[in-house]
Amino acid sequence: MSLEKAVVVATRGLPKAIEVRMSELFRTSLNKDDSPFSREQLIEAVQTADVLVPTVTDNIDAALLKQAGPQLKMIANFGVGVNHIDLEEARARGILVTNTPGVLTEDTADMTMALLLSVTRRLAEGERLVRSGEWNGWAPTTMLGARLWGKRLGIIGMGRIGQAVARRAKGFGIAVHYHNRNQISEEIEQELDATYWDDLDQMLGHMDLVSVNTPLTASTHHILNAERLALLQPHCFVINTSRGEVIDEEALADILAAGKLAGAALDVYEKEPEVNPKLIDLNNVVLLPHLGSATVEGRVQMGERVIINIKSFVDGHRPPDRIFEAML
Ligand code: 8YV
Repeated sequence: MSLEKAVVVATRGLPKAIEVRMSELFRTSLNKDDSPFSREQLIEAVQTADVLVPTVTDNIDAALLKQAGPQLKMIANFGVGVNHIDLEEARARGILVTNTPGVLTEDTADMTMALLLSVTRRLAEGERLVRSGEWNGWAPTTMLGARLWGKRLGIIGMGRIGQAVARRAKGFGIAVHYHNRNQISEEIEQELDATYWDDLDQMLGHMDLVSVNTPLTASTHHILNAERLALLQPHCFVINTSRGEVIDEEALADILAAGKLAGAALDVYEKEPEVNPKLIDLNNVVLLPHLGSATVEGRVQMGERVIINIKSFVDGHRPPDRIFEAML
């Protein structure tokens, strides 16, 4: 593609520096008040943009893409997960899709550790107690949590983020176990002291902590379903910083309410921004509003990757973060 000045439509407000640079390089339409696009606005966008820059809050499904005009040549997603985009339909229509891998790995791994610490050491609960004014002072046996050192962490999905979590967990004296479609290289396994489980069900029954770090695809949807959640030991904690749909949220809430699981810490939900009310009622659950990649540095770098991808494309080069070869 070679465009004098491509029409780029960003569906959400992006970091200022990114909006400025995008506007210099392209004929950019910005979302000034940052409210999520309605279906009508999305339809208009796919009918007018050469390049669409959506985020996880936009449902770029097949029905929407079928309404796209022939000018739409690229979807440069702001974010690494592309489960909200119908990739098959995009490919069938010759629309290139890119994402922003790498730049949010460390931030998301940090957030995973923050959640791990928060739920095992009852940080959110303790904070609520202090703010309530009902804290009566230190006592030998109140608000005891679970020690992390020496525990077993089972990571589901050992890609970039999973490995970054493993690296941190090792520093905390946690034994790293993982399940992945493919076993990772021996070299990285050794660096992380990581044990591979080919059989996810087997791994789950042996873990003290489980972190989900897999992208959402057809094969990872509800990878932690009711049956698998039932395999976890009652003292186990579950952490999710990937996508809500990888866990059956209703089943998780039920199993927690039944006292068959020690706790859960979630950054993502099946129907964001809705959160299952049963989870809200539980004290041993830490709930964050999808903050995994929410650092100033991370969001600027995500924007830079979006710009690099678009610029390469309009200059007639292959954008570095093309999805198709990687995922289809
Ligand atoms: C992003 C994320 O903020 O990149 C991802 O996949 O989950 C988030 O951290 C979001 O997706 C932006 O589109």
